[in-house]
Amino acid sequence: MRRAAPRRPQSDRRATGGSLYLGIDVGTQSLTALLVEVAPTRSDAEDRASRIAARASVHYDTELPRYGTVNGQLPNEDPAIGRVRPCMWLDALDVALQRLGREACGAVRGISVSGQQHGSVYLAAGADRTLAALSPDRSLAQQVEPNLSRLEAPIWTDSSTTRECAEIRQALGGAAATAELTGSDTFERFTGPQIRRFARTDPEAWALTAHVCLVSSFVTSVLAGRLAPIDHGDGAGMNLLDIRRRKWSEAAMAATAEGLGRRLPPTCAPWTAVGRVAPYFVSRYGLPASAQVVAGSGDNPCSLVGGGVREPGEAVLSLGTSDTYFGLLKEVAVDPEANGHVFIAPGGHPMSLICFRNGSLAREAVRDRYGLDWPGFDAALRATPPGNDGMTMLPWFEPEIVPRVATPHVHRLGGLRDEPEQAARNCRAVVEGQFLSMRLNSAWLATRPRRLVATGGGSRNRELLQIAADVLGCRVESLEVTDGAALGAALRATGQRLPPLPPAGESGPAAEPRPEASATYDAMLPRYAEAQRLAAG
Ligand code: XUL
Repeated sequence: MRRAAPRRPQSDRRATGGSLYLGIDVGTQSLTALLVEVAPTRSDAEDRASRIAARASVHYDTELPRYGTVNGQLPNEDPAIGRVRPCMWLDALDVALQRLGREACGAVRGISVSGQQHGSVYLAAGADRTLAALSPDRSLAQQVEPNLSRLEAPIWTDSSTTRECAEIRQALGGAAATAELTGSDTFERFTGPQIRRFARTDPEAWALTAHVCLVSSFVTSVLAGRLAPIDHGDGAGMNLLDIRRRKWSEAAMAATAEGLGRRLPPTCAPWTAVGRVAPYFVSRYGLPASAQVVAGSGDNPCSLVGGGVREPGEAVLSLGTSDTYFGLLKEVAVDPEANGHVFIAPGGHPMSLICFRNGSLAREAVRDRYGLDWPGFDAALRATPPGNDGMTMLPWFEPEIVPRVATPHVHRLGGLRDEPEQAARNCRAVVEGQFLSMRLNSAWLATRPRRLVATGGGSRNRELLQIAADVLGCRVESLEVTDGAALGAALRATGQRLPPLPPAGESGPAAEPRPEASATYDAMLPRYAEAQRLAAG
């Protein structure tokens, strides 16, 4: 996600006398803590109003430079490697809580974490004792780091596990069988293939590993001072959960790594209370000892709640570092092309998700290439017509997840060239290419959404939303609060299966599909599909 400028708290219907809940989003580029006030209700049937009371955000690259990240990960000459030192997230948590201040923290009733999905953290034996005895005199990072059996954690941008994906897929009977069992075919960033690679390439460190956590369950474990379970929502991004039975699959664990079963925590429903907040946070930041920690989940499931999506037929378009497109499903339905995923939403429904790695970073790459700023990029979109007179782009600046592209390569089509005179054309081409790809690769979701809620840094851009509405052929609303995942986490911290609705105040820009522009994109789609097929192979 783009770094958001500090914002003043926003509010809708004033929720006076309500309770405060804290959502912590451990994102790719920053950690955001959002304090949300939820009003009491007179009846169970009534929806509870909420408002944002405070926000603090920590940008890793610029505010924690000692961790050496660039765009939230450690630079590596191999573009397939995406890692960070997990204690960076703990330092960011300390800074964010410090910024929120004792007064705001003092009234918190519940806390929950949203984590970038798939990333994994490896803890040695004894980590549970460290977590149970965190001292307020030293930072979280100082105390937890000696308990890591692997200093650098793979995050979702890592695509180094193609071999492991093939091995697990084969052991489980092929792509379709793997997707039927776990909700997704094997994907490089998914935790199971990552664990397998770790166990193969560093067997000694694997032998020292006693506990495998996800980003969400790791930070939740620290907040609760005990090893936390993995919720069904984030657990579904591992190629290890039996998506229908909602239990770790013996077959998937056996296909992944020797001794994995004893290293995984139990799974849990997303609304499970894990315990009270650890004394460290009470003493250091003034959180009440009674504050309950609710199981963490993935950023995408949390964004559903933050986007107020409760019904099948509504979907979220998250325009962040990656662009993700996800919505609720009535029942588990697997992508026959095996590009999409089925996860579990915070309310327990299955949810679909498609992740495009080349999201805002691709838009930024084009913007920077032609020396533009965001207003200049928007002006370029306004200056060019829908369909770009046939000029388009397969925008694979980084290895792509959907469709699978291992080696980055940007394809310019229809006469588009990488030249300053065509700067505006390139801006339109990257955005149109992204949404055409989204439309093409989401065709397996039988229902076209009635309503799309856009979140993430890109959702503030009106031109971008208009192109999304025209290409996808449905109304796109943006949520004024761009921290959809943190907001979802805060609302989930109430511990309710159906969390309160997000603030309904001023919504951001919205776009209706324009029939003429939509017809242009309908006509472009087959050509785009063919280009993608040829280029992605
Ligand atoms: C989803 C995915 C990303 C991360 C980071 O499958 O890999 O969206 O959750 O946001």
